Amino acid sequence: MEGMFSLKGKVALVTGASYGIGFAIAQALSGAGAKIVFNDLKQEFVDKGLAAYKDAGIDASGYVCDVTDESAVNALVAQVEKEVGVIDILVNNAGIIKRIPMTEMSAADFRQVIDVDLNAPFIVAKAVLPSMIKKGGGKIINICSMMSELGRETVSAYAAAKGGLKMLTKNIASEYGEFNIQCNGIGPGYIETPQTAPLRERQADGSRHPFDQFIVAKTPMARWGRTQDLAGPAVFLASGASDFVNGHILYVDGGILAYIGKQP
Ligand code: NAP
Ligand code: GCO
Repeated sequence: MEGMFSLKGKVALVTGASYGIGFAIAQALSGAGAKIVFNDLKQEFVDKGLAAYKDAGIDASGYVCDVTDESAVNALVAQVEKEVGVIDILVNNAGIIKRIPMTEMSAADFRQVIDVDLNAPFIVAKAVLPSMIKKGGGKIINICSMMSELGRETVSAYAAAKGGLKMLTKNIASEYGEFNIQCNGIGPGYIETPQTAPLRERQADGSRHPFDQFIVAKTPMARWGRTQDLAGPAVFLASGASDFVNGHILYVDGGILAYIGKQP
């Protein structure tokens, strides 16, 4: 059984993985034997990421690349194939969120979120698919969200993008399954990362943020997720253990999507 989860000899590209969920997923894939490649927007973050991987005992390769820039992504994939090897596992992790009421959100802000959270996963998947087909298979994991299934105030662009990413995941699975490429999603619940830090900030009187209290009440496991909670699911979907799992969104949410909420 252990061999089923081994990633030895595999090259994994995790986008936007200098820190946060991407870093934790990359760490897990490395622990299962994969060679880690990651990118970030700025050399400063790539360098910080390389140092963090080194501290974790991981000899990662890091590149500066804006995932919304198709020519930069194509150049990144070509450079990785030359310097590291063909990408066997892609984790489309890079993402942004803008929390603005829809009536106050500019079309430019809406477009930017769609660009990073939906167009970019398309661009990066499109760039790695030809070599995966040539190699006889591969794994694509798109990082979806609770907002792939649910809406809430101020996150219209993000929910539209993550809902679209769920369907892009199913479509890649449908179109490329015959080439032994499995495309699945991971839908994290509310996870403690820089992206959700504003939702967990202590109030001026030292009390917990109302949203923090709300999420803990909405989660059957009564806690925020930790990035390490995504490690096992990521290794599962990146490994031979999931070779017949295709087009599935694996929600790692402590049960939020199953729960109507505690009676007040
Ligand atoms: P995060 O802490 O904000 O990190 C996002 C990463 O993506 C950063 O390294 C960022 O780089 C990078 N990035 C953003 N735009 C990019 C671009 N155009 N090109 C390349 N890299 C880019 O986010 P996170 O919480 O770890 O979330 C990671 C993923 O999980 C996102 O897709 C997010 O939507 C999703 N997610 C998060 C949660 C949660 O509760 N945290 C739950 C469900 C899903 P810079 O540092 O240079 O900006
Ligand atoms: C928000 C949060 C969420 C999380 C995550 C939940 O403002 O509601 O940022 O969207 O990031 O996507 O799964």
